[in-house]
Amino acid sequence: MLERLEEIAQEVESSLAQIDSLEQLEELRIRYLGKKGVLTQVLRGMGGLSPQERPLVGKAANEVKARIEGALTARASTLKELEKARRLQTERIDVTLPGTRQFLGTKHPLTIVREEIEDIFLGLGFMIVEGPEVETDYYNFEALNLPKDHPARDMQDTFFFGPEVLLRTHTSPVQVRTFEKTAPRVPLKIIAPGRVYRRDDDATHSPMFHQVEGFAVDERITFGDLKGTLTTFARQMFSPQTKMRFRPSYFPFTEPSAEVDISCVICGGGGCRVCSHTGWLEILGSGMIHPRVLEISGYDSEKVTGFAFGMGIERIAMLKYGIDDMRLFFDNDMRFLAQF
Ligand code: 2NL
Repeated sequence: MLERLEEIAQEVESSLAQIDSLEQLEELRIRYLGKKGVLTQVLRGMGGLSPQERPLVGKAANEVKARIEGALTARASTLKELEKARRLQTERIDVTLPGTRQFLGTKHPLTIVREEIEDIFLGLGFMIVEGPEVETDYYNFEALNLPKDHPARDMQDTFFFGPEVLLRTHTSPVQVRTFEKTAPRVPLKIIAPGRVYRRDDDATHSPMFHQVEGFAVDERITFGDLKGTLTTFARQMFSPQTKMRFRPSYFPFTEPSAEVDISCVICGGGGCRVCSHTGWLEILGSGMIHPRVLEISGYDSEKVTGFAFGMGIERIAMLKYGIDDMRLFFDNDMRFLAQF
């Protein structure tokens, strides 16, 4: 029996070398020291021993048990050390590596320019008003002195949902809605920024683009007020040296009407490729609000007058930043957008 005990101890000691995880170690412990373990079975056999042999075998069994426990504990602590070293190896972080760059978003150039236009007109006492992009024939055309048979309706290739419902071709309907709510009260000065839609299959046009329209109505508003307001706008938007030119034009909703040029932002008026060697760049259309438009919306055109203007935000942004292709605004290429 004493030999059997020594054998058991040696078995455990040689098995230990092969064990490389704490789970396996626990299995080994149960196999030898557990309730049904090898050592426990041997001790059960002690009942058959003589009273002389029993204390000897009992003492030896306790020693073997202590020896096995000691060996298991020693192996356990070695394994724990090994595992810790392995973890340190796999979880190692190189704190000198460069970090992951966090890209900040930027405003779209059209947003930057729209906000700049808004700030300038807010400074001149205008309010900002927005309205629906899906409009009725009445607000988009009829109320602006464009009856159904008017030839100027062809100037605007309109997206229709039905005979009376359409995508607005300009932001003027916002202004008409504002007239309707306010008339005949004056003064009233607003700008209406927003998206507008025109069916243009030309590759250099976009079916959706952005406009800012504005107007002022009051007693005794004159063409001089229009010139002063737009000159102030252009000098803040481009440069204090900007010169202005008003050319007679035609719009159905204004009379008289004028197209407005600024001295070329590139050459200052000397002539270059951007201004086609004219020294001038067209930036907007304007005029005195047609008396019929005022009457339709409930004003007494004998008592109040007004000026109005409209500009394309894309065009202003292209001139301001020297961009030669409008499609760049809609491609959403980050290399372009991140520059603003
Ligand atoms: C252009 C020309 C213009 C208007 C827009 C307007 C609005 C009302 C009454 C009268 Cl409610 N006029 N808007 C007037 C003249 C010109 O826009 O070239 N836009 C890009």
